[in-house]
Amino acid sequence: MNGDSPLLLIGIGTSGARIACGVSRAFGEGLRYVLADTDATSGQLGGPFALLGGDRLSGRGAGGDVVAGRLAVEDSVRSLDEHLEGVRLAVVVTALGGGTGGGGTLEAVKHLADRGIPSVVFATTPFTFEGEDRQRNARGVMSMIEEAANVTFFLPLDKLVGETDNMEDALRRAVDTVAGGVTLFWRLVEKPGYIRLDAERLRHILSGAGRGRFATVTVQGPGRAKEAVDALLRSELLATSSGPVRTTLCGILAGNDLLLSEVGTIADGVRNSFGGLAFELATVNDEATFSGRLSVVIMLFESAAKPEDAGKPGGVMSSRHRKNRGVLTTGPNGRGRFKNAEPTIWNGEDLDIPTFIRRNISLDF
Ligand SMILES: Nc1nc2c(ncn2[C@@H]2O[C@H](COP(=O)(O)OP(=O)(O)OP(=O)(O)O)[C@@H](O)[C@H]2O)c(=O)[nH]1
Ligand SMILES: [Mg+2]
Repeated sequence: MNGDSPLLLIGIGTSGARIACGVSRAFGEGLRYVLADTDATSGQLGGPFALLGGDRLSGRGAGGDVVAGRLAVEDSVRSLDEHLEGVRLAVVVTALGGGTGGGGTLEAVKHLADRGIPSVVFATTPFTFEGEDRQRNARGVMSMIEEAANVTFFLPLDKLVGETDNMEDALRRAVDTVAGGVTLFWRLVEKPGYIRLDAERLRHILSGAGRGRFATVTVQGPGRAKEAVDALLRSELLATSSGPVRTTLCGILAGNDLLLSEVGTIADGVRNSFGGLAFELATVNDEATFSGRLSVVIMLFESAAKPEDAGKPGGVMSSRHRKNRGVLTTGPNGRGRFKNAEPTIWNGEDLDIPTFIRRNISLDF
């Protein structure tokens, strides 16, 4: 493991920890990561582990209770601190639907912001077949996580898998997709490429980018560059948009056989298909991993970057700025003058969360 890396992967909750382990396996040596869960059994997955929840949960997990997960992580979030030395950008992976991933991710991300560490969150949302309770759990926290984090990618599990997939395939695909995105972040920062994004530039772009869309594709054989663009165009994960794309990040990861003409085909194809006022291209050359294959990772952001937010304690985009994107968000009762206040819990509901969010009423502007 690379303890000096400025980039830290944090897997929160039981599934988040499993995803982080999958990422660690995909990368091999060099990944700096920590698994953080209220369930002590996640410590057996291997790798650095931070037990959250302290006395409140005693290592038993949050039992699907978002409020319990949130309070428990809020109490114990400092146990992450020993893993944060020198971290410049945190990539958080989690699965919404349970108590720790759902409630605890918000508190962890707020803590990172308070420490001046921008965060990029990859959060899966539950399969429809998991039922309304888990869907509601997830919906209740999405806007708050989005508000607290610098960049958020929500990955609906339903969209990550085809209808014919069995459960095992579905979960493996979810893990692979998240691993692909983190691969791009990691290699952009740590691996040499023909066209490189500087680590600080990456941090600034991501610091204020807001909600993003994210997809990966891997292709091989003749015509692979065009095939990659066509596959991205078909991607359901890139399909839903709430406004014009402001920034596009396009990463091409390949071996020594990557042709300049292929870079051109992919860059032009992505730019023409998805737009973006700002277009960032990065290519990573890794013969050992990608020989004969080519992977493309796309990130689309609809809000303007606010580089001045990067690294400031609490330096996340305000509700006022986020309204520009047509989405009303609310401070996760951890901002402003209520910053250090205990959440107001009544009958298991967090009353600091506005009623329309607790009742899942959507407002259209
Ligand atoms: N990617 C992935 N997602 C999973 C897996 N198992 C469950 N999920 C999803 O993860 C969501 C959260 O479940 P858990 O990870 O068990 O919950 P948790 O965050 O540990 O919360 P508590 O157990 O309540 O403390 C579920 O609703 C599923 O959508 C898995 O193996 N991989
Ligand atoms: Mg759990």
